[in-house]
Amino acid sequence: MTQAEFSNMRINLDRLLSRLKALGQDGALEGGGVCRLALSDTDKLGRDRVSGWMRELGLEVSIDKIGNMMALLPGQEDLPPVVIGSHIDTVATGGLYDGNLGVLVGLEVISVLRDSGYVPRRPIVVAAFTNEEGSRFAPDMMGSAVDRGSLPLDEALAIADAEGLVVGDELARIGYAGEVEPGHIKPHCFFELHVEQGPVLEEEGLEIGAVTGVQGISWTEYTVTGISNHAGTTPMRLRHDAGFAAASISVAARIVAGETGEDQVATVGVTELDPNLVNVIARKARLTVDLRNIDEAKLQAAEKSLTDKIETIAESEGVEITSRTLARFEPVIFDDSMVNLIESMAKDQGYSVRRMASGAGHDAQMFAPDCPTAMIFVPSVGGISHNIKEYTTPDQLQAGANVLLQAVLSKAEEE
Ligand code: HGY
Ligand code: MN
Ligand code: MN
Repeated sequence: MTQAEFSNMRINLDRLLSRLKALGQDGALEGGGVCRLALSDTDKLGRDRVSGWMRELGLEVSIDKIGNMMALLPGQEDLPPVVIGSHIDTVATGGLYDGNLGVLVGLEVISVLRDSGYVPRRPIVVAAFTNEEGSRFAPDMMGSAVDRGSLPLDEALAIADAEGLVVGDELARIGYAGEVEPGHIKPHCFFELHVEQGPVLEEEGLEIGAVTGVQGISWTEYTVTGISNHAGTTPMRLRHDAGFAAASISVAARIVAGETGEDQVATVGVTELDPNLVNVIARKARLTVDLRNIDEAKLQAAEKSLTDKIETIAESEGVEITSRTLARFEPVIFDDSMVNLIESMAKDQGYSVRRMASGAGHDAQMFAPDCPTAMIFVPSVGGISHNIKEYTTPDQLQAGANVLLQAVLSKAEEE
């Protein structure tokens, strides 16, 4: 294939849109959006559909012991593959694009190659990693972390959800407890196309983000134990109110984000009170705090500041507060040559592009220590994600997919 033929290859937008729409049926929510929590029945539906498309494309599909799905297109030479990966599990109020776009554009790259009849020098693998979201089973990026060896397989298989169901059993129940050892693929490089999930590209009117790295993530679950009592008869001076302590932790997290400043973020996404009744002082509370920063030292300082504040809360309210780490990933910087590649591939096709860090966690961050890794962002309308209103326009999807296609083709021809 001549260089000109190569550089003129483009994705088939209608085919991509129809796969996105079809996959959106698996776990579709009444009012729009998708709920496809990891290892749920709807995750199985999505897995069945995507692995079906992988087989229809004639790819060799392997399922590993943590349920990662890897589909291989053999190359002319048996060299380390170019891997295109992301995830198809979603949060409970997810959209059509978070994760799904990255896997389906990987299949679109394969479809374009099939249409052209061209076999690239290197093999290409399209991967859908288990439980990237971490909403049901923490930590997030579970499947890619096990694949890369940063999370032991047995530890991951034993992790339970809030109902006490464990990963290993749920994998078996949905029929995706594979036989293959995780980490069996040694990538030449790794690509992930993803919606930005933030406001930057839209605010600046840009089409492509060449992602420079991913911020550090710190997830902690706190359990507060107080004393249940009557809401009407208990004087304020005698209370040991787990609900008040939980709310104080939430305020403290917000204060820490403000004190740290710049891009520090803090989120209390889960708060559960027990017995959760209008006229009963809560005896227990369970809550989660998600802290993130692109700077590891600042993230650690934020964690320390919050811990200090929580000790003060426990003392002044006379409650016990214990903590459990759910996830902890240091910031990751992507290989500069790969970021340059994304930038140049975007410019070659006339797309506007800027370098930017990722606020969200991604499977790509698990690969960055192992091989040259790149992420491509496309805009999120209104900066919205993890929300059923998540949307990216067809033109924006097409731009990102074509940049990925050209970047993959160039790396797949490397010696
Ligand atoms: O939490 C995250 O950033 C990702 O969506 N799992
Ligand atoms: Mn994602
Ligand atoms: Mn997500």
